Amino acid sequence: MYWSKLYAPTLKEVPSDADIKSAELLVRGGFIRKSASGIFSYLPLGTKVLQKITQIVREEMNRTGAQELLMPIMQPAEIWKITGRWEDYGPEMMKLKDRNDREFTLGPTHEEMITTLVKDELRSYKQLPVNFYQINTKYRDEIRPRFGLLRGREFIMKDAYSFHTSYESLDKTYKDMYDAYSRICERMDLKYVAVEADTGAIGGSNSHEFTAFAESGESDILVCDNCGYAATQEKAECLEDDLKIDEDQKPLKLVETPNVRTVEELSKFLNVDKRRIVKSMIFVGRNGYIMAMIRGDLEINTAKLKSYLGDQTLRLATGEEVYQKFSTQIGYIGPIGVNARIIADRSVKPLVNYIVGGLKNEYHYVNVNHGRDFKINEYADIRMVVEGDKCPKCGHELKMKKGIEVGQVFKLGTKYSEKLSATYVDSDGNEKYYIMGCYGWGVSRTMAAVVEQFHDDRGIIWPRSIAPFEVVITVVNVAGDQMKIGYELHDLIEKNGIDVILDDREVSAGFKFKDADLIGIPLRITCGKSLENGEVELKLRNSDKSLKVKIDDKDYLIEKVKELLELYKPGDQVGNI
Ligand code: 9G3
Repeated sequence: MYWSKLYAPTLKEVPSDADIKSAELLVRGGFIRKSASGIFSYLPLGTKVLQKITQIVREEMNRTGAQELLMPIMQPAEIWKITGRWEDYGPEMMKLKDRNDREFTLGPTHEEMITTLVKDELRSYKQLPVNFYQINTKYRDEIRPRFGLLRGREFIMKDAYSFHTSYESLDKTYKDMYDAYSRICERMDLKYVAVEADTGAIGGSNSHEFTAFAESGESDILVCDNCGYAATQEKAECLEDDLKIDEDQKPLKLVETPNVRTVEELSKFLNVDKRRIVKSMIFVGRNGYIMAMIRGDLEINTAKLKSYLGDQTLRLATGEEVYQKFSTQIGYIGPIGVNARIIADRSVKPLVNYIVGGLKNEYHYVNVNHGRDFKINEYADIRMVVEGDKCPKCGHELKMKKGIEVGQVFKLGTKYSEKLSATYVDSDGNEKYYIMGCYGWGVSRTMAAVVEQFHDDRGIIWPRSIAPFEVVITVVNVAGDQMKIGYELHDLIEKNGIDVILDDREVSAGFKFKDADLIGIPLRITCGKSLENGEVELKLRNSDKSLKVKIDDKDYLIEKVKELLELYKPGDQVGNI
């Protein structure tokens, strides 16, 4: 490829709407252009990177025996109405009508589609297990599209769906996908961790999120440097506190606490440690109101509460609802005398003589003891784990890290096959629901995640495996005989199967060097002054050292190019090359 022919409009200035480094560099580097909020065009450089990412994903999926197919983006509303998910996602689901007024969605995911596609033809246990995947565009009308490709409204995903006759078989495919995702990350030099994740609305038993470390990421994950435990904050567990309070129960007292509502205010007003206060919060779900209680210094983890109750519709009750139901303002809600199901976080169990809302405006109870003053029938882990809490596996202090979710694997079970009456005939002749798994990889998101991890003040530093070109030949003076050498080197390197671009533009060397660094090409070969001694200069993008190599020994030159590309690791500053 000759740069003079390439459509890659690089920019010097930072785009005004670039809210994250990768969005800035992918636009300045001429990889993408925004068409509308959360919707992008991929220019030739961006398309090349996308293709290389896609190829890695495809190879690793095929290696597990998964079969590639391609499903429609336009999905009929009927199948989503059967599973009851047509309304679940509200305005996030892109909907449209055809000329006959029939309703469709632009697919945000394809569980309904794939299950409906196979259910009448995947009829025998002999055909199972099977794992289908596609690499296609998805649509989700995000409330606030931002961070470039990281949170778009139209994006490219590899989504796979597997069908099994047993949970053992599902476990095997789940592990195959887990291992395939690990290889995908490694082949792109991504620094990542597979974290235990909450299955949330999708349901099923368990899930892992492949998270690329990035300060700019939106995922909050807890990791244990000691034993490797890692989980999203929604899912993370921790060891129970060894809080022991051995004091005799004191008489219950109702005290006036005028205009004192929050734990903070209460702690000051009564001059007590927050751990002597217990918060009571009212939630509304499918079965009405529930009260969740937790020690005052901790936060409720709504995802865990939803998962414990098996009710993803659960939400905090509003002030009005609380007043209506309990004739008390939120700040004075408490368990004593309340008519609601109570679920307490385990942190409440060891407490003695603590403080709760008085279930009466402007009042709180002190010296409260469960068992005596009210009943707790249900304890659960519903706390938000934070940095410093103890790892549930080894007790070591957990660290909070930021990351970008690039892949997710789920065990779905029979949730979709039951709703869609999708069955196969088992060896005993009976109809059985498929047991399913689903596995997503954010292809376009990965391009941005890699840039978030690998860039410097000069621009992108692509891993070799997905760089738009592996080598750039920069001719300093295109008018002289340097150009001739440039063409020869370009053809020689291309013949050796290395992805190369020749910068033959009639612009200054400085401009060319800046562009090569901005678009992040791993190895630069400069045809400049050193040609007077029959040498070219080789320089890796992540090293400030360069190497002079004679050009008359073509084999040696190619060997050196290959050796440097092998040595190149975008994450580390390569020392002496
Ligand atoms: C929707 C909308 C948004 C959604 C979903 C459905 C997320 C939805 C979860 C998944 C689970 C897995 C297969 C590939 C991997 C992820 N956002 N999810 O189901 F209608 Cl608008 O997509 N699906």
